[in-house]
Parts: sequence; structure tokens; C-alpha cells
Amino acid sequence: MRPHLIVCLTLAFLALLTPHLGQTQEVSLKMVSGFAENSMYVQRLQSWIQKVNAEGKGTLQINFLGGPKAIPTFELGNAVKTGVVDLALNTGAFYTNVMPEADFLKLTQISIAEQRKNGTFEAINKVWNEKGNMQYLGRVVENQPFHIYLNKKIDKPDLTGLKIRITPVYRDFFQALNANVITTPPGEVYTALERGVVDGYGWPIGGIFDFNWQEKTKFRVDPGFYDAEVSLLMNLPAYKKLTPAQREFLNKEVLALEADNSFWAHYTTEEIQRQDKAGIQTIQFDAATSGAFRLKAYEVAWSAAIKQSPEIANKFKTLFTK
Ligand code: 173
Repeated sequence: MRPHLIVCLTLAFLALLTPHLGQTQEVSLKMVSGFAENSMYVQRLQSWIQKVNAEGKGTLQINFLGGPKAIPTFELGNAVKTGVVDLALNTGAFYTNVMPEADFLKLTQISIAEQRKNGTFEAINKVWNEKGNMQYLGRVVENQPFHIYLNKKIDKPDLTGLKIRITPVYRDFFQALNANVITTPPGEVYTALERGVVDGYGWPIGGIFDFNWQEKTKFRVDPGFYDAEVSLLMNLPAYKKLTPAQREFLNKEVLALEADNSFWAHYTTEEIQRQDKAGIQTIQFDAATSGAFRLKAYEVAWSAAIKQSPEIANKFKTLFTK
């Protein structure tokens, strides 16, 4: 072979090889949130994404595409399942259309740190892998009980004659309290209150000001019940495609975010004061009625869960309950 032909062939061979040799091993992941961008959940998410992107140069980057305007609330679960997006910040109630078990996570009575120790985290992932084609990466909201917010007064735990906005979180419990229930994403609650389509709604202790619902809210019913679950989820094939270094980096960042979950207890204190200042009155029951109210919330939800998905619900009940 003539020398210049050898050089040519060598160069061609190297050119073929170079993209692989020179691969940066940086992956860019598309992320969408089930909650609005101005919510505290998403504000904290965005600071976290900034940190991930700063520390993850050359390894992993997150491209945040937005909230329900990018993908409607109740469609995000399927977008993760099918790989339309790689990552989501979402809550189980928003993707019961993918797997009814998603909503069971509101029933955990132990922290995510404990869930990682006692086998709950693996148990969740087994179900999420198999039924949702998703990896359950971590839980970023804790200690946010749900409440009933009303603009009509009640003096006992009975919602007879009231129309209440729900998601799957509250359905069985509020129906057991005789409410007429209407499912809407958070983005439609303000208008529903304004038009008198509903007399109240379910929501965690924090966040009502993000939507200006305080303008249309007169009462909060205490005590709260369950624990709002908001988690990071990833399309399973996308997760499996990560290199060991990328996966380790991502998991380290998720654990760092979880380690900051003590934030939510402080947020609760602030939000209660803020509701108070906004003139929202609390409706409280005596100790025995309060106890029965909370007990009923869990009993109703677990019995619906067991009816829906007996094997998984029974397993989760043992793991989730203190
Ligand atoms: O929209 C909701 O009321 C709801 O289901 C929910 C779940 C977790 C956090 C906040 C709201």
C-alpha cells in the first residue's frame, strides 16, 4: 500500500472511533413538574437543578421544561412512563391513571430516611419499576399533612351538602364524610371557588397562597391527615441507560435534597401563621372527634387501597405504619 493511502485509512478509522473515544459522558435529562412553577415545591426543585447542573458538568445535566403548562398535571405520569420526559417532580394522586398504587404513598407514617432503611424504598421501587416503568428516586416533601379548606362552616366532621374539589388523595375519605366531590388539577381550583362550583377543597397545610386561594377560603379544618407525597421519578429505561458514575451522581444529589426535608416543618409553622393573618379561621373538633377523624381517614384509604390492589396494599400497610 502506498504510504498516503495508509495515512488516509488510519485517519478514516480514527474519525470513526473519535466520537466514542471523545465522548464526554454527559447526559442531558428532560424534566417536567406536576406542580406550578411558582409553588414552593418547584422553587426548591429549581435551586436543586441549578446545583445539580453546576456540580454535574461533564456528567449529568437537567433541562427543566416547566410545570403543567409544559405537560398537563394528569398526563405527566404517562409522559414519564413512555419516556417523553426523563424526570418528573410529581405526586401519586396525579398519575393513578398509570398505576392506582401511586396514591398509596400519602399513607406513609415513617420518614423517607426510615423508608430507605426498612425496605420500603425497595418495595416501592419494585412496584414502580414493574407497573410504572419508572424509577422512584426519592421523596422531597414530607411533614405536609392534608387539610379540608372551606368557605362554609361545619361544626362536626360531616360534609353533607358540600361540593368539594378533590384529587384521588381525598376521594374515599371525603365521600365517607358525605361530600359531593369534583376532581380538578390545582390549576382549576381558583376558578371553581370563584364560580361557586365548589365550597371547598383538599390541599396540604402549605401552598394555598401560591394560587391566591386565601382570597376564596374562610376556614381550615383541623386536624390534618396523611402526608403530602411529592417525589422525583425517572423513566426506567433512561435510568438504566445512565453510566454507573451518572447514576451515583444523581442518587447522591437526590439524597442531599432529601436531607433538607426538615425545611417542611418550618414551612408549616409559617404557613399556619400566614393563613391566620389572612383571616382564615380554624375549625377544630374536640380531642375524641379529632382522633376519630384521623383514624377514619386512614381506615377508609387503606380499605380502598386493599380493595384496589390487595397484595401491594397489604405489603405497604405493614411497611408504612409505625
Ligand atoms: O392536588 C392535590 O390536592 C393533591 O393531590 C396534592 C398532592 C400532593 C401535594 C399537594 C397536592
